[in-house]
This record gives sequence, C-alpha cells and structure tokens, in this order.
Amino acid sequence: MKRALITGITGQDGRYLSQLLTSKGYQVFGLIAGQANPKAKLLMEENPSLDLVGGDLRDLPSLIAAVEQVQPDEVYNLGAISFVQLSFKQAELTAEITGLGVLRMLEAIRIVGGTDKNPIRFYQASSSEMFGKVRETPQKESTPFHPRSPYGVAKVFGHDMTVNYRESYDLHASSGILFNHESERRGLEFVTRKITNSLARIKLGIQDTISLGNLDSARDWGYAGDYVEAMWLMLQQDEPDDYVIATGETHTIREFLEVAFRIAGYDDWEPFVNHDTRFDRPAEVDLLLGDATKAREKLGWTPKVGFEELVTRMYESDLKSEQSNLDAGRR
Ligand code: NAP
Ligand code: G4F
Repeated sequence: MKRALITGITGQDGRYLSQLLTSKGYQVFGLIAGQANPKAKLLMEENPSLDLVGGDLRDLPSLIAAVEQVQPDEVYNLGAISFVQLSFKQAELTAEITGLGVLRMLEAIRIVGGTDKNPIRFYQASSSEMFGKVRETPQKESTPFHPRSPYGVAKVFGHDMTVNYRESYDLHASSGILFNHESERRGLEFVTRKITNSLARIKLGIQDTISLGNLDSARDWGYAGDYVEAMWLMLQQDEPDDYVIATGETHTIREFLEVAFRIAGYDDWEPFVNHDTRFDRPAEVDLLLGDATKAREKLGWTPKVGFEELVTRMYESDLKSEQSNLDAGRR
C-alpha cells in the first residue's frame, strides 16, 4: 500500500486529492495545523480512512517529525496562504508559509530521505499567478515569470526551490503550474464561489446584490476534481518535471456573471452587481490562458469538465445548501 502525505488537506484541492488517492488504494495522511482545527471533523466525515498528523509549514521540526512518522512514498505540498488579495495585506506571512514553507518541506524530505530503492517523491503546487504580467499568450512551461502579488512572488520562490532541489539532490520533485480551478468546495472568498453563492442567495430572496472589484480580468478556469488527477500523474512519471495544467479557454469575470445569471434564469446580471473598490487589487493579473500540451502529451491528461458545466455545478450546489439553511432557519 502506497503512503501519501498531503499538506493543505483541509483546502479545496486537499479534499479532492485525498479522496482520489484513497480510491487508488493509498494510505493517506494529512498534515493539519492548529491545536483544534475545526475542519478536521468535516474531513474525517468525508474520508474516514484518513490519518491526520499535526504540523505547520512555519515549523521545520514539525515537518521533519511528520515525514519521519508517515514514511511517505509521495508528498503533495498544497498548504499555502492561497488568497491573492490577502497576500497584499499580509505579505510577510504569505512569504513565510507560501514561500518558505516549500523550502521547509523540501528540507524535511532531504533530511529524512526515503530508502535508496524507494525515495520520497514531491509535488509542489505552483501557480499561474507566477506568470502575472504575462510575457506571452498562451502561457506554457517556458514562459518567463512576472508575478504581480506577494503571493505570486512567494510561489516563484517555491517553484524555483523545487527545481533547485531536483537539480542539487536528485530529488523526484515536480511542480504543477496550475491555472485557476474551482468547484463546489471552493472557498467563498474567491470570485467564482462568491458569485455562485451570492447568486443562490439572490434567487432565494436572502440577498439583493453582489459587491465585486475588477470585472475585466480573464481567467482560465477548470474543475478542481480534474486537476488533482494531474498532480497524481506527475508523481507516477519516471522523471520529475514541471507541467502547465489548464483548459486552454479563458473568460472574464463579466462572462462568468453572464453565464451564472443565465443559468439561474435571469436575463441581465448588471442590476445585481455593484463595484466596490475594497475588492480592487494594488496590481492585477489581467489575462491568464494556459497551454497544457505537454501535460496532454506526456501525462495523457485532459480536463473533463467544461466552463458552463463548472458554473452550473457550483450554482446548483450553492442553491441546494442555501435552501437547506433557509429551511433550517439559518441565514
Ligand atoms: P485553499 O483551499 O486555500 O487551501 C489552503 C490550505 O493550506 C488549507 O488546507 C490551509 O489549512 C493550509 N495552510 C494554510 N496555512 C498553513 C500552514 N501554516 N501550515 C500548514 N497548512 C497551512 O487552497 P486550494 O485552492 O486547495 O489550493 C491548493 C494549493 O494549490 C495552494 O498551494 C494554492 O496556492 C495552489 N494553487 C491553487 C490554485 C487554484 O485555483 N485553486 C491554482 C494554482 C495553485 P487551514 O484550513 O487549516 O487554514
Ligand atoms: O478568484 P480570485 O481571488 O483568484 P485569483 O486571484 O486568480 O487566484 C486564484 O488563482 C490562482 C491561479 O492563477 C491561484 F494560484 C490562487 O491561489 C487563487 O486560487 O480572483 C480572480 C479575479 C481577479 O482578477 C480579481 O481581481 O477576480 C477579480 N475579482 C473581482 N472582484 C475578485 C472580486 N476576486 C475576488 N476574490 N473577490 C472579488 O470580489
């Protein structure tokens, strides 16, 4: 039975990845921060076979202890401050967790090591935010980085460290440069889920409008359930490498609104949306569009869920849960 250690297990991707690996027969361990993390209960309900191990990406000894205890075949480093807007306000904390946390995890693996016959394989959750002020479109593995946020800068550090440990210590370390991926489990702070959740509340008469920032930026949005499959595929290759994971389709926030409101039965979204400068960013990433040809050719990976289906799934899930909150007298 293969053993996997996942950091960021309570996040959107951690939840999908743990279920994928369990379905493939892995024994899955999740690193969980804090002394009484409230998300632990939900995780165990979703995946009762999961083992949770205490640890924090700010604390190298806890990572060494976790790797020693778990003796993993594969480590997936998904833990991060992942909200770009927060990274402008808490830049140092973002550098500490999203950036230095990668170095600490790599060090824990280097120090504990695996056996010569069975070295530990490492996956780093890199991001299309690293392309930032894009130098070419579509973006591929060779596109230079130009990050536009403390989050993007921290991800470039983590990405480069992963490449450096691969080259210096012959570690099986791969990076997935993942473009935005969403789902019913996406955090409410991200624009897609903020829209589908608010829209469900508008439909049910609980809320009147949505306050948003810049509607002109464009993102290459895929489905998280498809993207965790790519993470696993990267660690099954003989050689470690870096891969762009994307759909090859881009849409503005305006287009997301148009589709979501149409699905909910409205002709026009504009009367329901306000501009609120609090959601504008000091520097914006205007356009992301990925070219995942390498992943298709080498990993055999392609996305399954398209844009319209993604929006529909998210809206319908939010409508269902907001309706059941309403029925239970919770708002
Ligand atoms: P997410 O939902 O925000 O999850 C982040 C996870 O990091 C949570 O489990 C969180 O734990 C954990 N974490 C935060 N601080 C930590 C610390 N000090 N020590 C240990 N764990 C810590 O993110 P996601 O959307 O699943 O994304 C997963 C990874 O992929 C992240 O690294 C993100 O930056 C990257 N990424 C995401 C996308 C995307 O579109 N989703 C695209 C490219 C890259 P708590 O719940 O305990 O706070
Ligand atoms: O949903 P977002 O917050 O995602 P963003 O900034 O693209 O970052 C996500 O994707 C990255 C991959 O490219 C990940 F690495 C990262 O961890 C995260 O998962 O914002 C998307 C766009 C931005 O242009 C933002 O300015 O939506 C715009 N936006 C407009 N109004 C808003 C809002 N974003 C949020 N979160 N909230 C708004 O009210």
